[in-house]
Amino acid sequence: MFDELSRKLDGALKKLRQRGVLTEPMIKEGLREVRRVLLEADVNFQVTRDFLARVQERALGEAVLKAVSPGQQIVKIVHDELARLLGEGRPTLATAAEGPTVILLVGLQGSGKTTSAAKLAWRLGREGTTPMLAACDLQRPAAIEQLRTLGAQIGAPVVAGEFGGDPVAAAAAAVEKAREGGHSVLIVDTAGRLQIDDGLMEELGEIRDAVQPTEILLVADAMTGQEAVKIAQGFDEALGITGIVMTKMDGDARGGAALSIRGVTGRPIKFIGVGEGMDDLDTADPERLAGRILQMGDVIGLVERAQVAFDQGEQEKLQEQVLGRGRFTLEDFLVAMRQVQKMGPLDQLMKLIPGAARMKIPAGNLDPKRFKHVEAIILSMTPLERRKPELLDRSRRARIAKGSGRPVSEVNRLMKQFKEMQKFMKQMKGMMGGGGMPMPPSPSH
Ligand SMILES: Nc1nc2c(ncn2[C@@H]2O[C@H](COP(=O)(O)OP(=O)(O)O)[C@@H](O)[C@H]2O)c(=O)[nH]1
Ligand SMILES: [Mg+2]
Repeated sequence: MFDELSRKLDGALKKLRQRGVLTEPMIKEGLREVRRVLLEADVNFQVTRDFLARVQERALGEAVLKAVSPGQQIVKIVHDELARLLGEGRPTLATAAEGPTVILLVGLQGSGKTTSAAKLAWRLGREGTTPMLAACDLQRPAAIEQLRTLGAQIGAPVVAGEFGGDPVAAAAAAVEKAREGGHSVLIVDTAGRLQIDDGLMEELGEIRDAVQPTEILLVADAMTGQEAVKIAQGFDEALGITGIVMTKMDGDARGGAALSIRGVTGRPIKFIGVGEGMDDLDTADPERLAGRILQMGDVIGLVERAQVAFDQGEQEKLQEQVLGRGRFTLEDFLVAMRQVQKMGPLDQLMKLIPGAARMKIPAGNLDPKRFKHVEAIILSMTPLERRKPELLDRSRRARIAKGSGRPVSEVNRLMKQFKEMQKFMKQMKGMMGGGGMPMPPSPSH
């Protein structure tokens, strides 16, 4: 799913991600690449244009987070906007206030209605409801048989009309059966045609009026690309759909349909079909889908955590102090260390922070326990000692070791490391001319 789109977007964003500094022309150039990729993936032109306008506005307007590179921040913006294209929040199914919740499935022939009806019953069944299935595609005996077989497979009762009978009457009868049987959900499978025609819409309109559905879900085949978007528009105009089940997302669909359909119709994708099996129906969670498209979960997670954890004010104050004073003290070290810890698993973070890779820190050194030890050692120092570590002679170190419950050797090692860190900070200062967040050293043992 989304494989090609994913790969190409990654390529388009790579350049942006790798740069330390981004200028407006660079951002625009990078986004032009993104535009080409989206259009190639068959995303609707208008949807692409609006999407990029939003990304660009945010990319140029947002305060730059100092904990991450600007390119990483743009990746996050692209991710957020992709999620927004797909919908707002996790989609849910409406439930009827009274009587059975009726879910009407409509769509063209072969789009996956019958399969999706059974998958949906299977999913809702596992969530604790007792769905009933209604076979209202009475044009082909095989269609009724198909639903019966699937129903038996998942243990859901199936009511069916007579082959060649009236689907509207069959649907209305099914609602009665569901009510009598105490089924809280009724899923109605309908007939499709090879293309949209008035006869089909009329029949579906009558079924809709007879069953008063809580949800009308269009089942659309993702493999048909932009055609799926047109189909959705057609069904929406005729019937007023409430959402979309996008099937065959496991195929090599270019993904454009999934990304365009909500932008064009305003209707959310509620489920996606990812195979022929009964378990192959996923909730179309926009965040997760965007994550699958932009397979950069690590970058996105980092930016999120940086946004949450980094107190911009505190960070700036720290930086000013360090750089203004031209000195990096153990107090600064402690503040920086705590901020970084708030961001989450350190080994992950270190990999992502520009420049941190150069520090070549063994993974074991990023154990949170060790940070706690370092913290304990620093907290056992007097404020004066923290500001003037050169005061720490042998007897003071012994006192600190006792106070923190750590061996003297650990105190010594920390001090050695801290000296290295001070050196590193001096280099950083020269390199960055005052920008950038100082990274604390790893508290290696
Ligand atoms: N790979 C894949 N095949 C699917 C999916 N959904 C449906 N199918 C297959 O598509 C074909 C048509 O499905 P069906 O439910 O009979 O479509 P209907 O005519 O709309 O009822 C069947 O062979 C299904 O197994 C899906 O999400 N992925
Ligand atoms: Mg069918």
